Amino acid sequence: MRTPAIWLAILSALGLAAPAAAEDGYDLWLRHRPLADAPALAVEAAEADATVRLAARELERAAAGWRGGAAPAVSARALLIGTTASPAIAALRLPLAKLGEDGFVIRSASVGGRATMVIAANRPVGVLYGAFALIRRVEQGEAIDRIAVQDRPRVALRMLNHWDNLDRHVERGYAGQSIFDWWRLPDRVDPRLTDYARANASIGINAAVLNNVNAKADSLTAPYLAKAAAVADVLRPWGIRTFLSARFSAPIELGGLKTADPRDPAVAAWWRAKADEVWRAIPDFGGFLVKANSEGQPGPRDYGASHADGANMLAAAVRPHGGTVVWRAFVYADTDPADRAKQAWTEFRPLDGKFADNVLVQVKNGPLDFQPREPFHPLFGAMPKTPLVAEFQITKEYLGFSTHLAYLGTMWSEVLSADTFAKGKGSTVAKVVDGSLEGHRLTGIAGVANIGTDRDWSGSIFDQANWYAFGRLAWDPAADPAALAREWAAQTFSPAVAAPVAAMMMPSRQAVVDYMTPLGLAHLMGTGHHYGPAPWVADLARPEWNPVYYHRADARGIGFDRTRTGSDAVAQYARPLARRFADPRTVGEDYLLWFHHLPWDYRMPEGGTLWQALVRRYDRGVAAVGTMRAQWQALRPDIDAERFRVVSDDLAVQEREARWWRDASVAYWTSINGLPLPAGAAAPADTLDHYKSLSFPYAPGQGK
Ligand code: BDP
Repeated sequence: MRTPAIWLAILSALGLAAPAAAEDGYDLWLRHRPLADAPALAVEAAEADATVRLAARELERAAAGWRGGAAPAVSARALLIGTTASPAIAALRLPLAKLGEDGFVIRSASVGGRATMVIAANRPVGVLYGAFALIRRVEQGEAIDRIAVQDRPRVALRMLNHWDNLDRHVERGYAGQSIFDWWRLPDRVDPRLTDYARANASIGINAAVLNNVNAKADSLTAPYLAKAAAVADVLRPWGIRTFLSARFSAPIELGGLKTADPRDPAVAAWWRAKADEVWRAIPDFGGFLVKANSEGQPGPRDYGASHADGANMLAAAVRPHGGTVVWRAFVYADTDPADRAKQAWTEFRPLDGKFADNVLVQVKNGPLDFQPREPFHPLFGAMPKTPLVAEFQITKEYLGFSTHLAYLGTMWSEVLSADTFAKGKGSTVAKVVDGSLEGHRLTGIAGVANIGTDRDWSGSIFDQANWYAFGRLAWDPAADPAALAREWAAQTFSPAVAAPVAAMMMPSRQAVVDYMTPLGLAHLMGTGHHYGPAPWVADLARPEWNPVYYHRADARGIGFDRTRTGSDAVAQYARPLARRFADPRTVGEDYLLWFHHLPWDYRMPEGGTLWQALVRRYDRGVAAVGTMRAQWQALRPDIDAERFRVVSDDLAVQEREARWWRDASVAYWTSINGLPLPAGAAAPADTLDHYKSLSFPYAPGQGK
């Protein structure tokens, strides 16, 4: 008989009994709680490979969890796992030919006359992915003997970018410190790194950049390479390759050269020798990620050379080792007066066809900077000869840090399913990124990680869903974000609450858009830390650092004219889209003020004026958070107390902050347009001066 909860609570309050399993979120979506019809498994690995052994252990661990600690059943189901390298798997002649390096097959087969489940793949990591796929399906309630899957990832490089500094500060991190303890590595290797690798493998992530794109050259010194090698040793059996961000001026800082000009033979020779050294330390090293000539970072433009010159010089250095260079297109010059949203396209499009074939160009989802909503980046579809990596931000720098509940699966899927019209209708961003549009073999998706030392890894339970959805969308960019939300919720809580939890998640990102930056507004956050509203900021040195640059509100109207009468950013999109975006009546409300400067009394299709619609969106956003709170409250009986409470607490903060965003924004707009509040709209709770006076010097995650 189970001890009544009340007794457990009393005993634990007295310090006499610890709860069996603390639901502090550490176990992520890999909780393996008891199942009603728990299948018992007799797992047999067909070969001795380390990764296949890990797959076997995962299956056994999950099955033990499903049994709730009960002894294994006598008649366990046979489960054979392995690659085609083993005679037992090869003999089955499974349809693996088209499943590539990472794909797998799960099905029932007759092995030696005995009915057996089989997980088979071409490579050990495929077996591991198959094991996690089987576990995922069982935990969603599928009967094990009905499971028959053939799957493979659509994208080759499924990669996390950690913006982690060597002192463990995480730039734009809201989940504690960096999990990479550079100081104590390589001697002390935190077992947590194994759990990190395991979680990544469970969702198909196969690459990790360990250090910040705002990189220090120190990461490339011998002691730090030894540290990175210790991390790589942990990641390797889980199928994860290690990458590092490289500082372009490292030949000067570490090599004592006078220049980092990519056309200088001594510079190229320095990088070749450095690459040799890196691969000696980490034989399966993946390559370098580079942020060059952006926000103060050094780069080839410092010497009048192009981004292609810089990337190709590095590409030559890593080529003998089969390495890759991932070169970021997040570039804007603080000396360029052009619309910031146009600059990357202007700089990179002419370079299409000029990059070496082991270079990938990494493009943020939108042309600005990870805003709650942006149109897709116009480079997607505009560089057919260059493989483009889509870069998403998992950590919520601009969407309420780790406090606000915002499920980003919908946002990324919105971008991935957007049609670029590059080769006619149906040329989606997903097809650009997965290489199918142009036949690229080298493909990638990158996510700026939201992982830190917090017990729950991501700073909140629901932010784990963004890590999860990122991995699953990188595996299959066409995946349905609603299905992923349910998948995550079933494993993270229980199948019984999957639907209602997903119902909370699905509208959550639109809610953030509505209460922060509705109708296509962007970049109105507090300076530096990006916490809270500050649309009034107008005194920063460069025009494009100021929110007023982005909203351009005055007594007559609001919005950024990016049509021909303005910056003409619309012209960077394919014809049919450019035409649609250029007309306020066809652009749609999501990007209305992104592309248009409109009078406050502009008539909206929904009826009423733009001003009324804007206030309505803010109110809708605040109300949506109220709804989420109510939905969560209704789930109280079905969620463990610990996670129920932290989520409830965060939702209360989110509602308060949503109201703050709404009130501060409305107060500011009225100070600009002099208009009365629309009928029925509540007056802001405080004065504009009050909102302006708030300051947050200690907001987390700031760049330094
Ligand atoms: C911005 C962040 C900054 C990053 C930069 C980048 O505010 O901390 O360094 O992006 O992506 O969103 O390089």
